[in-house]
Amino acid sequence: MFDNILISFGLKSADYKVEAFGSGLINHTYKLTGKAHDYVLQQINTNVFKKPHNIVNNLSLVKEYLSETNPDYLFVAPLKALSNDFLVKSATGDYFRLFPFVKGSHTVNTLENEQEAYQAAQQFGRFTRMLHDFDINKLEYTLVDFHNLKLRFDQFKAASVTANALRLAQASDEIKAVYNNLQILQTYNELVSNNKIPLRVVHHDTKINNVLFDANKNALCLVDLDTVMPGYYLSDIGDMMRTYLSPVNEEETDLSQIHVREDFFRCIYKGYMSEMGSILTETEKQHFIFSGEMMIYMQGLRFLTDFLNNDIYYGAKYPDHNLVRAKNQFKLLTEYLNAEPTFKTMIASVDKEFLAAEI
Ligand code: GN1
Ligand code: MG
Repeated sequence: MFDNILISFGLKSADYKVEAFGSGLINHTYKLTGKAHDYVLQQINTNVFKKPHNIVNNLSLVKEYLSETNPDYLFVAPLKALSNDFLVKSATGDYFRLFPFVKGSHTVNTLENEQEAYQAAQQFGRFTRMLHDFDINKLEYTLVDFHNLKLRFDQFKAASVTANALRLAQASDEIKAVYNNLQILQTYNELVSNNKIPLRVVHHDTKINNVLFDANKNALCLVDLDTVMPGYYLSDIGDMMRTYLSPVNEEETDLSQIHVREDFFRCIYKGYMSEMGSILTETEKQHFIFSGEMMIYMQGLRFLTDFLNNDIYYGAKYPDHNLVRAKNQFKLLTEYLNAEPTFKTMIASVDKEFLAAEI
């Protein structure tokens, strides 16, 4: 099916079994299983990533930097095609790139134990720490304003003006939830409009299936690096809160199953801080818990906006899919807000452990 694309990468399609791979919503991903080597082939969704060259340029710069500063770090960068470019354009105008498949690796879709949370958080923290001295101005924005909460709110407002009456009525509870939680937007605006927190190199999509694990459940490395670009650390921490704490994910339709596993919070904090504890500013640290509010609220807004826009961004596998996803996220937000006093106590106790270890 991808004969010409594979030829462009110097591979013969007859030598590989091609299967759809992963559960990403945006790009199409395939695994190529061969006799000697396996690969991951990915078609970039250019409706979303309008300048795919920005992605490969960023990854090349990061790879070069890391291979000089941390040669042992496993960074899964795209492979060059025969043309010497990292991207291949198909006859239909689609862009493809190829990655080596990391031997012995697997992904998980929901976290089963706290150790996975710790390890994943440590990996994302390590990545940002290793790039602490990298000049972020060299990086392009692969998605401009990707995690700009103010913009996401404005997009929601615009969608609620143009949405059809039926969808607006169906979404009335979620629309209320947006307005009932405006304090989150306010805090975000205060933080970013006064430059109270610094831009860092962050991943921007810290779902657990973007971490590769080995057979012993040790985290090996990070994947899905398209949104590696300057951003706030809140994005990475917050998306971990959004996707690691609940035993069920954003696709769950039975909302009673959504709850917060508080001990997983402790592991995220411990894992991330083990790498970034000495780098984060006081203001960043003070907003560790806020990050979860921000990202859960943002994802609720994004799903709701897409529902109001007739599912043009995420698509829908059943009629109210994005509305259900939005309901799911707002339920998670409520659970998260309720758990915050416990999170505060946990942070204090982990900080004590860190202090004791230093002495
Ligand atoms: C999209 O494609 P995927 O699953 O890696 C989205 C993320 C959302 C996520 C929700 C570029 O990520 O921001 O959090 O869906 N990526 C983009 O599942 O919009
Ligand atoms: Mg992604």
